[in-house]
Amino acid sequence: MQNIPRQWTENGTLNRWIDEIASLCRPSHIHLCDGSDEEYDRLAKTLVDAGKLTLLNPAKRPHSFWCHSHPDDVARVEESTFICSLREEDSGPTNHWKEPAEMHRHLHTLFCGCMQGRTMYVVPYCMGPISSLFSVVGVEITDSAYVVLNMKLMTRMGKPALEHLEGGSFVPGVHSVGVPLAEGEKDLLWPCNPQARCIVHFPEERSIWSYGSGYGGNALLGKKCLALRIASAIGRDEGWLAEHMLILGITSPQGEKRYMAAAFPSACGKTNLAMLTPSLPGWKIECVGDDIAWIHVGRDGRLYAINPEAGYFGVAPGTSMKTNPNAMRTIQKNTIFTNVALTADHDVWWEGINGEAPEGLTSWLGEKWNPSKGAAAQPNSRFTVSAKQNPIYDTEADNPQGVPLSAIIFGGRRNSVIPLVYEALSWEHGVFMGASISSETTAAAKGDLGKLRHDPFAMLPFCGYHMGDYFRHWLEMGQKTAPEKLPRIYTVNWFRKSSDGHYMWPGFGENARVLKWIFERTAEEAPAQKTAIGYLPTELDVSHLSLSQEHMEKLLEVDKAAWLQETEGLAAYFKLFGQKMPEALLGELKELRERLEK
Ligand code: GTP
Ligand code: SPV
Ligand code: MN
Repeated sequence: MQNIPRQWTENGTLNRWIDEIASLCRPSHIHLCDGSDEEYDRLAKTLVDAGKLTLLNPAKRPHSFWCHSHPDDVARVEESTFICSLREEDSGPTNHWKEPAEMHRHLHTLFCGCMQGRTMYVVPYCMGPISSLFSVVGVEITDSAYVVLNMKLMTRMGKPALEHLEGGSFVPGVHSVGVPLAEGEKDLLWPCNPQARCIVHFPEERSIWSYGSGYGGNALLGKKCLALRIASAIGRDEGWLAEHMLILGITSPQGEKRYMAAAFPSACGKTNLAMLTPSLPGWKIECVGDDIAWIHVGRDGRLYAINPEAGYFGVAPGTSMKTNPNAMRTIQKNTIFTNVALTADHDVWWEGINGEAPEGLTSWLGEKWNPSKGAAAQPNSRFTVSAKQNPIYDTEADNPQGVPLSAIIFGGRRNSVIPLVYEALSWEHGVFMGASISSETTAAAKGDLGKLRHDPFAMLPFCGYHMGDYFRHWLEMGQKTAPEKLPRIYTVNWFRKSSDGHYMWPGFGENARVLKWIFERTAEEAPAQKTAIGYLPTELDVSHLSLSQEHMEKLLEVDKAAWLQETEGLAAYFKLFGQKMPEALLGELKELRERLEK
């Protein structure tokens, strides 16, 4: 490589970095992505010709593709995800840490020559609306054309991002599938390197390195790596929040509109709530984002949220015209499907899409499927699609200032204890509620399924620094403005089960009934009773649902014994954060206990 950096872009730092990574990874070609439709089509065709993507039936699913991955590369890998802060204590007890210099040596060895035989794509992207002061530019270098296609759908990618960047700073991210090709060697269908896989963040450097996986959360570096792990550390330093939250606009039959953000752990219902079709006549939902929110204090003292993403990487199984018609319409065309099943006429299928599996399915493993083979679609199979295709895309979604939040909602998958909905007594109590979230594990991450674990703020796998400091940061955000300007805070639980194992709440479009209560509470219009855990509805609109009074009481029940046990678990969990656990939250826990014992 020459000493004078090539003039790839107008940004000297970026030019030098591109050359530096190229000389480390030694690709056979370098391609700077412009983000154009022509580029997308050209790359997609290359993958189709190589047998890695299948073009779907244009009559059924225009301009869409199907692919399936290595069976061991289907989800995030929390065991192999690292936060390498300079000091170990800054990464905290819930993250994996390695000394940064040692990790850099390890990465150097891994990445040395790792792109041999492949093209190195340089992908500039902007997280947040182009022209927003809150946006952050990232540049991902990757040897995966699949990643480039997904980044084009998920982010503002290519030329516009470079124009926004100009001479400014960017978050560098290097990604490799981790399988160099010897000369003339045929590529694997889905190259990945599960043994050497690692997803590494350097929060002080604001840089990302990802090796050995092609799966979304590990490889599309704008999403969880930049927009949550790195951005949360930036937000701590600059006084804002990077959260695992959907953002929706809700309009009442009277035409009044408010915005809400909601944090649920992975595969616990964000995309579904963000795109909800209300069962209640006259109510309207519009979607700003389905996974990530960056929240700032606005000039008027209210909290404003932007969605840094520009597309959806959504869970396919369970998505249907019944559960999420807006998602079904969004993915009608121009969509990439990963690890779903393929029908005989080249359309897509998954469990829960509608009825029985059709004849002649190809499973996500690429094999002829029959029911003895288990699920035809991988439980964490996903669609990637531009948000612009969403029929309920909110007009304010591209507002560079963001949207003002009236409510923040937390939730998880809890088959017992947690009622359908309740409201926090104060901001501090709401922060305590966020810190208290537990949820059953899902297929979105490698590991056990259905195991209850603490997942504070739905950020356990995504917080780029010490979770105790994160709690404190949330408390401090509440002090940046007057209490009445702050959004009210709620917890919801769609997943409570009856003793016979059935979900007690119909969920999906019916969740509008809960949003209605929250909407009216934020205007002091809905009745509530103060209980030990917070405000609970005295009347919830369950018109035409045919749920008995007794059933509703059970859904909203606060079982004191179970709650006392819950507080025991929390007390033990909070000990994990040692000195960094804010006194205010320990105080909230103590007061909750006292209220329960009264
Ligand atoms: P990530 O993309 O992993 O962050 O997930 P997410 O939080 O966006 O979850 P998503 O909306 O994709 O839902 C995950 C699974 O939960 C799907 O299989 C849904 O069908 C199911 N689900 C979503 N909302 C509800 C609900 O209200 N009730 C029930 N019973 N299931 C739901
Ligand atoms: C999640 O797991 O929370 C997701 C999917 O949204 S991934 O991009 O894999 O993180
Ligand atoms: Mn998510």
